[in-house]
Amino acid sequence: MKFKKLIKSLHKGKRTLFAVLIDPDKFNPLLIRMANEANVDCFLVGGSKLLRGNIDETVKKIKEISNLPVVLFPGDENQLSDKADGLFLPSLLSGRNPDYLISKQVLMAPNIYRMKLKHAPMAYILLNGDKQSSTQKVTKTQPLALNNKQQLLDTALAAKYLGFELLYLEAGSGAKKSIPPILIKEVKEKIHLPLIVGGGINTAKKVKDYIQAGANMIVVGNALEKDINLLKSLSACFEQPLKTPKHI
Ligand code: 1GP
Repeated sequence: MKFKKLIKSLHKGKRTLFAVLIDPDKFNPLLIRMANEANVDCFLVGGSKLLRGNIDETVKKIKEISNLPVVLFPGDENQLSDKADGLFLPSLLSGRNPDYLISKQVLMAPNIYRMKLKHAPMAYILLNGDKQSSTQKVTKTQPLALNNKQQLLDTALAAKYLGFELLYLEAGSGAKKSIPPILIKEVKEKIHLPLIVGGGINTAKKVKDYIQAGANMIVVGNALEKDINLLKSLSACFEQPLKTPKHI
């Protein structure tokens, strides 16, 4: 139910949702507690490569202290958990590595079925965030160049024609250069798919610019791992305007 509601809200697009990415290797329960009190809409759980952290344990720990939806954002077939509310099932369309386009998904499919995991197919597009991202290293793929707008639009359009439900534009975790908001605006205007943006988002200004550009969901991971107190100023960007009483 929680997952269906989240997807519905992404499709409706009435407001931008705020997702906090939890890397199981860097799990901090305080961040979960603070998110409960902030304008956070959901947690994403996953990582391109896990060292020690366990997905199932992490989802369980989040669920013990929060009622917010927990959505899997798996880096590979081992990052599934039946305790999660749902799954963004990614296919790395910016790359040309068949493992991340289809092989991992084939390995995941029987477990998604067995776990009865709710899922949404997501076109995952990695852009060049000016630093070799771990996604790039692990997947052995090249990101799309930020200055090749046409290639990005063509890839996003292909995602739409292929039937993907969500579009994730990713600069890479901890990216020095996050995606220019103008690109988000153009993709949003031309490709009518719910648009998720992440990678290197570390200031309220960036968050505001992405909201303005029409992003449907903004994902922040690294910046909150480094400075948990940033949550307050980022969260404030998602404040709902108070409804004006009718008699005024
Ligand atoms: C990574 O887009 C996410 O997949 C989040 O990036 O960790 O830089 O916030 P950051």
